[in-house]
Amino acid sequence: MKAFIFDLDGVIVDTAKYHFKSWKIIGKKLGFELTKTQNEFLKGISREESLDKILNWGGISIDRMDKKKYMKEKNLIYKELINNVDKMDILPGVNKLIDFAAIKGIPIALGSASKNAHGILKKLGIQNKFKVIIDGNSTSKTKPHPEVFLKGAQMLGVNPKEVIVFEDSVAGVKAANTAKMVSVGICASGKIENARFNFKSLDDIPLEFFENVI
Ligand code: B16
Ligand code: MG
Repeated sequence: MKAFIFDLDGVIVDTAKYHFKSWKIIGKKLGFELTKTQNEFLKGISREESLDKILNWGGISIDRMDKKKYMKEKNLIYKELINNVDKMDILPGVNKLIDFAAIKGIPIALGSASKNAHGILKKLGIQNKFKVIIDGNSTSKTKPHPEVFLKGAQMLGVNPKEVIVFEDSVAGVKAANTAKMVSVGICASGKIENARFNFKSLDDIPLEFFENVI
Protein backbone atom coordinates (compact mmCIF):
# COMPACT_ATOMS: atom_id res chain seq x y z
CA MET A 1 0.00 0.00 0.00
CA LYS A 2 1.51 3.30 -1.09
CA ALA A 3 -1.06 5.98 -0.26
CA PHE A 4 -4.09 6.84 1.88
CA ILE A 5 -7.15 8.75 0.67
CA PHE A 6 -9.45 10.13 3.33
CA ASP A 7 -13.06 11.11 2.90
CA LEU A 8 -13.84 14.32 4.83
CA ASP A 9 -17.36 14.50 6.26
CA GLY A 10 -17.85 11.65 8.73
CA VAL A 11 -14.24 10.41 8.61
CA ILE A 12 -12.01 13.38 9.47
CA VAL A 13 -14.63 15.55 11.11
CA ASP A 14 -18.15 14.95 12.38
CA THR A 15 -19.82 17.32 9.92
CA ALA A 16 -22.12 14.57 8.58
CA LYS A 17 -24.53 15.45 11.41
CA TYR A 18 -24.67 19.07 10.17
CA HIS A 19 -25.45 17.99 6.60
CA PHE A 20 -28.29 15.88 8.05
CA LYS A 21 -29.57 18.77 10.20
CA SER A 22 -29.54 21.17 7.23
CA TRP A 23 -31.32 18.75 4.88
CA LYS A 24 -33.90 18.04 7.60
CA ILE A 25 -34.72 21.76 7.76
CA ILE A 26 -34.97 22.00 3.95
CA GLY A 27 -37.05 18.79 3.89
CA LYS A 28 -39.49 20.31 6.41
CA LYS A 29 -39.86 23.42 4.23
CA LEU A 30 -40.77 21.09 1.37
CA GLY A 31 -43.25 19.22 3.59
CA PHE A 32 -41.01 16.17 3.91
CA GLU A 33 -39.69 14.45 7.05
CA LEU A 34 -36.17 13.19 6.32
CA THR A 35 -35.29 10.09 8.33
CA LYS A 36 -31.88 8.91 9.61
CA THR A 37 -32.12 5.84 7.39
CA GLN A 38 -32.76 7.95 4.29
CA ASN A 39 -29.90 10.24 5.31
CA GLU A 40 -27.43 7.34 4.96
CA PHE A 41 -28.08 7.52 1.21
CA LEU A 42 -27.27 11.24 1.14
CA LYS A 43 -23.80 10.67 2.56
CA GLY A 44 -21.04 11.10 -0.01
CA ILE A 45 -23.27 12.37 -2.81
CA SER A 46 -23.40 15.95 -4.08
CA ARG A 47 -25.65 18.74 -2.89
CA GLU A 48 -27.77 18.63 -6.03
CA GLU A 49 -28.10 14.85 -5.99
CA SER A 50 -29.11 15.01 -2.33
CA LEU A 51 -31.91 17.47 -3.09
CA ASP A 52 -33.02 15.33 -6.05
CA LYS A 53 -33.26 12.30 -3.77
CA ILE A 54 -35.32 14.21 -1.18
CA LEU A 55 -37.68 15.50 -3.89
CA ASN A 56 -37.99 12.00 -5.28
CA TRP A 57 -38.68 10.38 -1.88
CA GLY A 58 -41.31 13.03 -1.16
CA GLY A 59 -42.87 12.86 -4.63
CA ILE A 60 -42.26 16.62 -4.78
CA SER A 61 -41.75 18.49 -8.00
CA ILE A 62 -40.20 21.98 -8.13
CA ASP A 63 -38.69 24.00 -10.96
CA ARG A 64 -35.00 24.66 -11.62
CA MET A 65 -35.08 28.11 -9.97
CA ASP A 66 -36.55 26.70 -6.75
CA LYS A 67 -34.03 23.88 -6.77
CA LYS A 68 -31.22 26.43 -6.92
CA LYS A 69 -32.87 28.40 -4.11
CA TYR A 70 -33.14 25.36 -1.80
CA MET A 71 -29.54 24.27 -2.55
CA LYS A 72 -28.31 27.74 -1.71
CA GLU A 73 -30.37 27.80 1.48
CA LYS A 74 -29.12 24.36 2.52
CA ASN A 75 -25.55 25.51 2.13
CA LEU A 76 -26.19 28.70 4.11
CA ILE A 77 -27.68 26.68 6.98
CA TYR A 78 -24.80 24.19 6.78
CA LYS A 79 -22.16 26.93 6.77
CA GLU A 80 -23.78 28.52 9.79
CA LEU A 81 -23.72 25.17 11.61
CA ILE A 82 -20.03 24.56 10.81
CA ASN A 83 -19.03 28.11 11.64
CA ASN A 84 -17.44 27.17 14.95
CA VAL A 85 -15.82 23.94 13.82
CA ASP A 86 -12.16 23.82 14.83
CA LYS A 87 -9.37 21.36 15.56
CA MET A 88 -11.26 20.06 18.60
CA ASP A 89 -13.77 18.58 16.15
CA ILE A 90 -11.23 16.36 14.41
CA LEU A 91 -12.46 12.80 14.92
CA PRO A 92 -10.52 10.36 17.15
CA GLY A 93 -7.63 8.60 15.43
CA VAL A 94 -7.24 11.12 12.57
CA ASN A 95 -4.13 12.88 13.85
CA LYS A 96 -2.55 9.60 14.92
CA LEU A 97 -3.06 8.12 11.44
CA ILE A 98 -1.78 11.25 9.69
CA ASP A 99 1.36 11.11 11.85
CA PHE A 100 1.77 7.39 11.17
CA ALA A 101 1.56 8.04 7.40
CA ALA A 102 4.17 10.79 7.69
CA ILE A 103 6.57 8.52 9.60
CA LYS A 104 6.12 5.73 7.05
CA GLY A 105 6.44 8.12 4.10
CA ILE A 106 2.91 7.35 2.91
CA PRO A 107 1.42 10.36 1.07
CA ILE A 108 -2.17 11.25 1.90
CA ALA A 109 -4.95 12.80 -0.16
CA LEU A 110 -8.43 14.06 0.55
CA GLY A 111 -11.26 12.68 -1.59
CA SER A 112 -14.47 14.50 -0.72
CA ALA A 113 -17.70 15.31 -2.55
CA SER A 114 -17.99 18.56 -0.62
CA LYS A 115 -17.49 22.00 -2.12
CA ASN A 116 -16.78 23.22 1.42
CA ALA A 117 -13.82 20.87 1.90
CA HIS A 118 -11.01 23.44 1.67
CA GLY A 119 -12.77 25.77 4.12
CA ILE A 120 -13.32 22.95 6.62
CA LEU A 121 -9.72 21.67 6.43
CA LYS A 122 -8.55 25.22 7.02
CA LYS A 123 -10.75 25.50 10.11
CA LEU A 124 -9.26 22.22 11.36
CA GLY A 125 -5.75 23.48 10.69
CA ILE A 126 -4.69 20.33 8.81
CA GLN A 127 -4.90 21.53 5.20
CA ASN A 128 -1.12 21.35 4.69
CA LYS A 129 -0.97 17.70 5.79
CA PHE A 130 -2.61 16.64 2.51
CA LYS A 131 -0.39 16.31 -0.53
CA VAL A 132 -3.47 16.37 -2.76
CA ILE A 133 -7.00 17.66 -2.17
CA ILE A 134 -9.77 16.50 -4.49
CA ASP A 135 -13.21 17.87 -3.65
CA GLY A 136 -16.60 18.73 -5.13
CA ASN A 137 -15.04 21.62 -7.04
CA SER A 138 -12.44 19.49 -8.78
CA THR A 139 -14.63 16.65 -10.00
CA SER A 140 -17.46 16.44 -12.50
CA LYS A 141 -18.90 13.10 -11.35
CA THR A 142 -19.63 12.36 -7.72
CA LYS A 143 -19.43 9.17 -5.66
CA PRO A 144 -20.32 6.32 -6.33
CA HIS A 145 -18.41 7.26 -9.50
CA PRO A 146 -14.71 6.62 -8.76
CA GLU A 147 -13.46 9.90 -10.34
CA VAL A 148 -12.62 11.59 -7.03
CA PHE A 149 -10.40 8.71 -5.87
CA LEU A 150 -8.84 7.96 -9.28
CA LYS A 151 -7.91 11.62 -9.62
CA GLY A 152 -6.41 11.50 -6.13
CA ALA A 153 -4.29 8.43 -6.97
CA GLN A 154 -3.21 9.96 -10.27
CA MET A 155 -2.12 13.18 -8.61
CA LEU A 156 -0.26 11.26 -5.92
CA GLY A 157 1.39 9.25 -8.68
CA VAL A 158 0.34 5.86 -7.31
CA ASN A 159 -1.46 2.86 -8.74
CA PRO A 160 -5.14 2.77 -7.56
CA LYS A 161 -4.58 -0.80 -6.33
CA GLU A 162 -2.03 0.56 -3.85
CA VAL A 163 -4.43 2.99 -2.17
CA ILE A 164 -6.42 2.59 1.04
CA VAL A 165 -9.60 4.69 1.15
CA PHE A 166 -11.30 5.60 4.43
CA GLU A 167 -15.02 6.22 3.92
CA ASP A 168 -18.20 6.58 5.95
CA SER A 169 -20.67 6.30 3.08
CA VAL A 170 -22.12 3.53 0.96
CA ALA A 171 -21.57 5.68 -2.15
CA GLY A 172 -17.92 6.32 -1.22
CA VAL A 173 -17.14 2.66 -0.52
CA LYS A 174 -18.67 1.77 -3.87
CA ALA A 175 -16.50 4.43 -5.55
CA ALA A 176 -13.34 3.08 -3.87
CA ASN A 177 -14.20 -0.52 -4.81
CA THR A 178 -14.87 0.48 -8.43
CA ALA A 179 -11.47 2.22 -8.45
CA LYS A 180 -10.01 -1.14 -7.27
CA MET A 181 -8.73 0.46 -4.07
CA VAL A 182 -8.88 -1.07 -0.60
CA SER A 183 -12.02 0.30 1.03
CA VAL A 184 -12.14 0.78 4.78
CA GLY A 185 -15.60 1.60 6.14
CA ILE A 186 -15.79 3.87 9.17
CA CYS A 187 -19.10 3.56 10.99
CA ALA A 188 -19.83 3.81 14.72
CA SER A 189 -23.13 1.96 14.49
CA GLY A 190 -22.52 -1.01 12.23
CA LYS A 191 -20.84 -1.68 8.92
CA ILE A 192 -20.70 0.06 5.57
CA GLU A 193 -22.08 -2.25 2.91
CA ASN A 194 -19.41 -3.86 0.70
CA ALA A 195 -16.45 -2.27 2.50
CA ARG A 196 -13.42 -4.56 2.40
CA PHE A 197 -12.75 -3.80 6.08
CA ASN A 198 -14.93 -2.08 8.68
CA PHE A 199 -14.01 -0.20 11.84
CA LYS A 200 -16.03 1.86 14.30
CA SER A 201 -13.61 4.79 14.02
CA LEU A 202 -10.12 5.50 12.72
CA ASP A 203 -9.01 5.20 16.33
CA ASP A 204 -10.16 1.57 16.35
CA ILE A 205 -7.77 0.52 13.59
CA PRO A 206 -4.80 -1.23 15.17
CA LEU A 207 -1.46 -0.15 13.70
CA GLU A 208 -0.79 -3.86 12.97
CA PHE A 209 -3.60 -3.61 10.41
CA PHE A 210 -1.47 -1.18 8.42
CA GLU A 211 1.70 -3.18 8.94
CA ASN A 212 -0.17 -6.15 7.44
CA VAL A 213 -1.74 -4.41 4.45
CA ILE A 214 1.36 -2.36 3.72
P1 B16 B 1 -21.38 20.26 0.05
P2 B16 B 1 -17.77 13.73 1.88
C1 B16 B 1 -20.05 14.92 1.19
O1 B16 B 1 -18.77 14.99 1.77
C2 B16 B 1 -21.12 14.67 2.24
O2 B16 B 1 -20.98 13.35 2.74
C3 B16 B 1 -22.48 14.79 1.62
O3 B16 B 1 -23.47 14.63 2.63
C4 B16 B 1 -22.62 16.18 0.98
O4 B16 B 1 -23.87 16.31 0.32
C5 B16 B 1 -21.50 16.36 -0.06
O5 B16 B 1 -20.24 16.21 0.60
C6 B16 B 1 -21.55 17.72 -0.71
O6 B16 B 1 -21.27 18.67 0.27
O7 B16 B 1 -22.83 20.60 0.06
O8 B16 B 1 -20.61 20.81 1.21
O9 B16 B 1 -20.73 20.56 -1.28
O10 B16 B 1 -18.39 12.79 2.83
O11 B16 B 1 -17.60 13.18 0.47
O12 B16 B 1 -16.50 14.35 2.42
MG1 MG C 1 -18.30 11.12 4.16
